[in-house]
Amino acid sequence: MGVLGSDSVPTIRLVLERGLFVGLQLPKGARRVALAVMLGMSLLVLGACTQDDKDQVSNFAMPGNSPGTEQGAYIADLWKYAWIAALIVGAIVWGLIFFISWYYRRRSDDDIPVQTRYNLPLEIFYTIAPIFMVIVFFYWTVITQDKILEDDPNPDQTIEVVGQQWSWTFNHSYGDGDPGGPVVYTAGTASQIPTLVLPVGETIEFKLSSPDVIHSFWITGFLMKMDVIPGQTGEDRNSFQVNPLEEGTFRGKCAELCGVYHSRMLFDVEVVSQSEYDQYLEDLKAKGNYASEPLLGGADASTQAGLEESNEPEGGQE
Ligand SMILES: [Cu+2]
Repeated sequence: MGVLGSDSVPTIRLVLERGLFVGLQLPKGARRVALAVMLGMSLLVLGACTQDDKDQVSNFAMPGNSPGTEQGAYIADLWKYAWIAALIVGAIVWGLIFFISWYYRRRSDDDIPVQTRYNLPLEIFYTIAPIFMVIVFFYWTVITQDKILEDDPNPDQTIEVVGQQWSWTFNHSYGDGDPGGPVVYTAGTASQIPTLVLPVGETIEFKLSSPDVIHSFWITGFLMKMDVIPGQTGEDRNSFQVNPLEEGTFRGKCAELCGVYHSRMLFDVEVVSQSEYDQYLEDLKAKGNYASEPLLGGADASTQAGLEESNEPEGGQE
């Protein structure tokens, strides 16, 4: 006998009476009040949305000011299309679950639907399909990674970034721009957040150094972070390049739990025009924040101007 046998008419009647129309039964007045409350709350929640929140929604929950750089745009695309692919797969799976559980539902008390087990084609399918999906994600991740780590051998600006417990020092190459040559610098302290100023449109290379423990250099809106590892020197250091797309303000932080005041390792990022950037470097020079080679912290920290304050003993002052 099929699913709908000769006794299907009473079965359907039973289903109608018992299950199909069992829902939330509220008196009409209460339903209206509930609806009004829900509408009001939705309006309140939506009304509280700032422009930044809305940008975050259109960026699939990435920061509103992202991607910020040419490289970040590749990451934003990977993120976006991964979500779209996941949602399509999700919609198919949810659709099948609901359809199958409704279409093959139990139709009478003394009859159960056909039970499917040990179905080899099905099992092969649901083993291979996820592997295939992981391969596709992996492929696009590698492609994106290669693009964002592409290295221009002659970047326009080199900035030696030092993550030290618990702030940042930014050394901007100055003059002829030779790596390891003269720099102007700005250094944050445990009580003062530094600002990293970047020129728009240029290729900027960040070279990362740490005198103490592993930190992670993260400008949130650029969608890119990289570990700052102690002991690395010269060209063997972790480094990456960015091309900021437009002027604006970004936030930066340490993304590696690095000690008691890890949470203080914040910095601001200002992307400015080329002329403003040049002026900024001159201002640093005029302030005396000039050194013949990059300040890389560590043993040098207590002897180099601008770094003493960040060389507080463990625990610092609170
Ligand atoms: Cu840190």
